[in-house]
Amino acid sequence: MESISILHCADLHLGASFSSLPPGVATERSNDLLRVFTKIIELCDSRKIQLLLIAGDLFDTIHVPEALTDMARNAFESIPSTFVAIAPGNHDPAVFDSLYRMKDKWPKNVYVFTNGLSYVDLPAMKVRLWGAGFTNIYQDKPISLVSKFTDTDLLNICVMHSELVSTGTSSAYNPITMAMIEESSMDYIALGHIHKRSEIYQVGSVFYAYPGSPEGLGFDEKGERGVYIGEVSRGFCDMHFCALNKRSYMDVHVDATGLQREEIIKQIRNMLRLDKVRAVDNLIRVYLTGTVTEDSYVSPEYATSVFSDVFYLALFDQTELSAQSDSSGHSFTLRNIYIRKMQEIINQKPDDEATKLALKLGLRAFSEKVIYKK
Ligand SMILES: [Mn+2]
Repeated sequence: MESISILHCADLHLGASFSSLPPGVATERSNDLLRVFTKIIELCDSRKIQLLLIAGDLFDTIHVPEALTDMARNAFESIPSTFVAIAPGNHDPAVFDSLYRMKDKWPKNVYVFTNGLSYVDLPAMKVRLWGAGFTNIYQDKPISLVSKFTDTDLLNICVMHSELVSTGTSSAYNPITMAMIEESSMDYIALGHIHKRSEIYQVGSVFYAYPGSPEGLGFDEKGERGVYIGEVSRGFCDMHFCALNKRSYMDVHVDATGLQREEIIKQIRNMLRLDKVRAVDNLIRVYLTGTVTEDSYVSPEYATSVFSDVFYLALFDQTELSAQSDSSGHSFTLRNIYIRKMQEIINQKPDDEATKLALKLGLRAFSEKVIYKK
């Protein structure tokens, strides 16, 4: 049996708004999603991919702006020798007025699965292409992949948005079990929904995988991200991970105890350099811990200005402040009285984080303008 070339992707979430990020950063992230989509289309073209499998959540929402669907349509039209199969997911289900149901919307090399399990034959590739689509945001009934129409003379490929669960476990997102996969008689099952990439697994004679989201959507989606690309035949699967993400999410932890301000900054810089990709392109959260003096204190605003070359850096200050009294000899300065009063309260309630924060912010207010955002 001849092999076919496949690019398997999922969970692009085109149109996602990244509302937890500052507006300019969020817009750029939305554009990154478009860029990763374009890279996928270019790969299909340059690698002469026969089958592009999109396993759900291509779009972030059910109803997306027309400009975005037009962009996707034109992109698919630009790769006429690639057959594109879309299985709508829980974010972009094929509801009654879904763009996926608009017959004239999509070029003829695109097929959308808008029902339970069904198939379309691709005789030139000797493929029977199976798939199922979400028609609602929830889909708790498992879809059996066992069918009397499975044709063993053809390569049986399946694309579906589905949550892999252990037997006996339920899920609102089209649950599938290893047993169901093994019984399916498919040659390859292209899954979507889990944003963390899986390896290419084999159970019985069936290969299956989750490629994960090709561009992370938040700090819970760290590391390299991309798609699976390669060749599949009967009992043979040579699919490789191909990283495509423009930016990564990183968490950096620095203990600032005993360090001067410049040393803290230097330490953060060093930790950014450990990343393989250009860290300045990344989205970084810095967690600062330990005990600092006022002189060495790094405020979130200061960090943002020092690391203005980084695409997005947010500092989370979790340090304890060791407050130093004025050494002017005048113990009755307003500042010294403030420190003494605050420390009395802290000593009474050592676990009260709000008071510690008040001391930190209050002391800064003696020397600079403090903007506090909770
Ligand atoms: Mn998703």
